[in-house]
Amino acid sequence: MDNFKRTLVTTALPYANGPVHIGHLAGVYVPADIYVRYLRMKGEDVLLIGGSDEHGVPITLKAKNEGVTPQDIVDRYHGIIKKAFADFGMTFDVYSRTTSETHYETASEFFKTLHEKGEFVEKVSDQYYDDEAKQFLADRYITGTCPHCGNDGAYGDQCESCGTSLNATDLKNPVSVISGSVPVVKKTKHWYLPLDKHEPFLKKWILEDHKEWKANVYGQCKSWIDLGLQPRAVSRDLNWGVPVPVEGGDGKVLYVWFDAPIGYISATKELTPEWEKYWKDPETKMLHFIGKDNIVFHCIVFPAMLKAEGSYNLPENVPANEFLNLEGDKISTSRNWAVWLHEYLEDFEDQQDVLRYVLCANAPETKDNDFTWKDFQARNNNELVAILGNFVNRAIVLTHKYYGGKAPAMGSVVEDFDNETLAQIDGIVKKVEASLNTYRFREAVKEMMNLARLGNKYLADTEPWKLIKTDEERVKTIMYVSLQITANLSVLMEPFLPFSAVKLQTMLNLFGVNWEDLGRTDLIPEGHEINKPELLFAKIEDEQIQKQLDKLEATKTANEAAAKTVEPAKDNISFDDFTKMDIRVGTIVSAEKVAKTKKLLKLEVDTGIDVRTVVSGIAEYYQADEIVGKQVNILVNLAPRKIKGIESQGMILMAEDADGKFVFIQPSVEVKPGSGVS
Ligand code: B3M
Ligand code: ZN
Repeated sequence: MDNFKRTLVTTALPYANGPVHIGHLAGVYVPADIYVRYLRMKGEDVLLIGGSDEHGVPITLKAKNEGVTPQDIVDRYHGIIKKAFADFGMTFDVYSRTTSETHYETASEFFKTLHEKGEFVEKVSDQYYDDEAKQFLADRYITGTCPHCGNDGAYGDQCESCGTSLNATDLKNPVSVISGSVPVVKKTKHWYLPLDKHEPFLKKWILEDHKEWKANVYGQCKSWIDLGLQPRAVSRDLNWGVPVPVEGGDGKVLYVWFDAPIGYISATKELTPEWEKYWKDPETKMLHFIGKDNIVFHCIVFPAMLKAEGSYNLPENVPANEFLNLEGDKISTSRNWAVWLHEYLEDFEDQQDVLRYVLCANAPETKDNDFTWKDFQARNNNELVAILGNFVNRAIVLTHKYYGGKAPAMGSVVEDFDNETLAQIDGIVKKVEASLNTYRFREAVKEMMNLARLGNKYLADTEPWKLIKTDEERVKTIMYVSLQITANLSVLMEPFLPFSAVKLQTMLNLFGVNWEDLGRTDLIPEGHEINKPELLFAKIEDEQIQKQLDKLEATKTANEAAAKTVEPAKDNISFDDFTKMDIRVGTIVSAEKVAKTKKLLKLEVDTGIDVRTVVSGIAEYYQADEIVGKQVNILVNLAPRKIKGIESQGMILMAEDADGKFVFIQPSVEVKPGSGVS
């Protein structure tokens, strides 16, 4: 390890406004857990810090929509998230939450320190205010049109369409999310962190001293710095959050992005009285594992806060990932377009490692990536089952078959190929280490699998099942070599596939092997008894995948239906108004397209009173020849009007279906033309 004595790994605190999904795992938690397990296996001093982010407008908005308190929301989701992480084997040393008492104290103290040191700028500015709800409209309480890309669902803090970070007052046509009214402007005082003041420091610290950061991280920082850093408000006019602890702070709370990263500190405090060693001793290496939307906060804002405070370390690296999409579409909590971790486990019981593997092998490390169920199935069946599982199974089964489960000694017949194969183990271990040390997890997991590939190929090339009849001494050597590869694999795979590693170690009856033992070719000595084989991975069938695809298809359909908003009721009318409308059932007797139009059909309708002409805009939905003979509802006393030169004497009543298509409203049984509708 470099010049550091210990490592502090933090993972982005997920908002407790919904459960966690594969995007969270792939972007942050799988790589962080792999890294920390690796360091622990090497015997290093390391902490993995996590927790739920329980403040911010997404949470208060959800509470309002459900008619419950924000505390109810965060209690519910903190529990669900914490359990999902535990179920997937995330080895947090502490998983805390930002509504904890320690966090309130820690965040308040931090703010007070900066305030006393004169590190804030106080400013009165114009902010949007909802006069009906009597509330300032921070961040996601306001929507409008993005000034950059024209998206009309942009939020007061960010446009999700083009990714730009916004101030609410930048939005065009702003609307309050609470009441739907147009907000007014009102003056209010806030505390700002003058990032402009820290710009020269940040510029040197990132752009010169940390050129080794991942290109996506470095690039984002550079473009922020090149644009010129601006002071950022770190307080809000809201009633959910850590109260602003200084004079004039009544009714105001800390901005969620001010308190949330301090949550890492609070969680460490809750874990150990020695927390300062991890945060302030320069011999501690601090790493933030995050997703790309959090880069600016972890590379610029939080470091500026820590620097301004003065006694803390800054991160040594911020290995941020890009986004994972799902079947070609952006993962979205509100559209339910996700694979939720708790739901995955209902359908793939005990198959956590499969998902961990696929998400790591296909991690969005350098660019956005797509998760597809077909790829998931292929990686399980063709890699985990066919390579790793198959090799291990053959090695253990044959040891039982030939030697009753007692490991043989290296035989007296040894070929170069056997020694060369054994010698390759150490090289693979070194490559896994080099990849992990530089946060290249895709590469690391691929190298780990190369050890299984090595074993698989070795057995296929040497074919001990054939040789056993003619050359028992050589078969001893082959099985000895195979068992050493299996033993190394059971340890090397542990950071990536922790559940299966334990299973394999149990089968091999091999415990207490450390990372530094990797590469050894005597891990399973002569006479060592191994247990009966069990399958490590099971084939995933097409039906299981189809079930998942059907589920997503159903989500898509439901979203499309929900996207059609229902209009509010019109103003009341009197009974007299209603009886003025003369609606009858009529039968269509003929229909033809109106020339030179796309949408119009000319219908002759038997209304019982007469046969009359009606021009109707339904040609997109019905073919002329398929509707003759159909019964429809028709308003017969609508004043006639000319459409494309044809006098239309009435209106056919239609309803809109889920796809936005208009359909006839028909009587449930055939009735006499002219029957009144009332
Ligand atoms: N809760 C945002 C997110 O989940 C935020 C991360 C906080 S890390 C201190 O994307
Ligand atoms: Zn935009």
